[in-house]
Amino acid sequence: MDYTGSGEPFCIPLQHIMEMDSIREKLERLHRKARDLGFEGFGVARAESGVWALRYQEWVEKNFHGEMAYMARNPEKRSHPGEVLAGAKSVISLRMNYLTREKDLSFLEDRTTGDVSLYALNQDYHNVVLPRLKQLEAAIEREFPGRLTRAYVDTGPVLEKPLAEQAGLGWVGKHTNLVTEHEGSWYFLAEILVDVALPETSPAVDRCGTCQACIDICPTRAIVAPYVLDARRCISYLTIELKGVIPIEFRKAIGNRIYGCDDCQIVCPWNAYAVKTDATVFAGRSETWRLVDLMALDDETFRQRFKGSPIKRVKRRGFLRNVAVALGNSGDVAAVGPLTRALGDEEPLIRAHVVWALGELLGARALALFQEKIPDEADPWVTREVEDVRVRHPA
Ligand code: B12
Ligand code: SF4
Ligand code: SF4
Repeated sequence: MDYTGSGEPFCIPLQHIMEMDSIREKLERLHRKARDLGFEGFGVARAESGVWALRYQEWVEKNFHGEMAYMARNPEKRSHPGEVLAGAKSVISLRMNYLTREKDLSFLEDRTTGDVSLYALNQDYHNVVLPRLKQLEAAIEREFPGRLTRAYVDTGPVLEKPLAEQAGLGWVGKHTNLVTEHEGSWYFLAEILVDVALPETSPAVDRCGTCQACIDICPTRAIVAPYVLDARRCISYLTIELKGVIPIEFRKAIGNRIYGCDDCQIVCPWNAYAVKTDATVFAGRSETWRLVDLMALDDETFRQRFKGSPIKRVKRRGFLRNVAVALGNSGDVAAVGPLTRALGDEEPLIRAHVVWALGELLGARALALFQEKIPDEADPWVTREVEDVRVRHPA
């Protein structure tokens, strides 16, 4: 990496040149340390979000964040890294690959099996990346004693993608993920804010060109314009972030995706160059995702199976809600038994989606089943779904 710095005045005092040389050497050492810690990408940006801050604010005004209230909280912090760390001058931006296996759209063919996003097949990345970031932070402290730092991986009010673009790690593609020429987009981002002015790396250049494969493939039309995502429509949001009922209009399009979605990245031509990681922490689980088996998970088996996995974030009720939607889309009659048993689940969120799934699999015949199994159902989520089946599948 060439730390060229930017806009230095023509006539520079010798002492200043020596200071800059010393800072570049420190940065080279930090870059090497980051590589040893498993960060494949390393760059430096000025601690400013510029035009991105305005775009972010527009995004929130349009309510594209849906129920992710944290995205609307403290907009001044998210817009200005200097509000997150007083005196922040630079951001060291990092990326860590998580691709351990190829992925294509063939998961769509077997509807009795669920699809889980690649990033979630591994250990929770926050637990993997944060300790390494902390080690890099300690190395910064050694190079710049007494200076302030703040490290985040998805965890802080910062616009990670624009900062990474400024730091030259890749460009924000039309699907709104960061893409790197010859390395694709299957990686996590992280950053360390520092109150030292470090020489910046050159920003990345947008290479999407006329391509719009990600926009065309998106099952829910969530990329409402190039570079703009309405998160409320995105399957990643609907299956992970949304805590309540998944709007009916998106359920069919969700198909068999039960945790997140990778489609817009799968079709991105730059991912043909994606670099695989051999980091064992990201070795994907080799388990099967048979939907009828997942539907039978109780609290204990859910906890055991997803210990250390990001999936535990959505809790059993969120996960089985997603599994019920996928079963409704499976066309699998073998699912009727497990779904019928789940009508007695104590979680209304699960029962509500199970009602929808049975309506999809059995049509009007599901109504007799509801009459037999849940005659006294009183939860408004569930009764609304029963009513909806009645409307959509009149006897
Ligand atoms: C909220 C969030 C989500 C939300 C919203 C996604 C989004 N696009 O914002 C949901 C839940 C949908 C989501 C999904 C995913 N996420 Co997410 N998410 C975040 C989070 C926490 C904040 C992102 C953010 O700031 N959004 C706010 C909006 C305003 O940002 P934006 O979409 O980038 O919007 C920009 C554009 O609209 C642009 N813009 C607007 N108009 C215009 C016009 C032009 C001309 C241009 C050029 C740009 C432009 O400006 C906006 C400001 O940056 C970040 C971590 C972080 N702190 O940054 C992770 C993060 C972005 N997510 C990540 C991942 C891996 C995912 C998923 C791939 C997971 C999955 N497989 O299911 C999906 C991808 C979905 C997608 N197509 O984006 C990674 C991305 C890594 C990468 N390579 O980029 C991050 C960085 C986490 C991490 N630390 O690694 N995520
Ligand atoms: S993650 Fe899936 S739903 Fe979200 S924008 Fe990409 S293709 Fe669309
Ligand atoms: S699929 Fe095409 S438009 Fe979308 S991010 Fe990749 S290169 Fe850009």
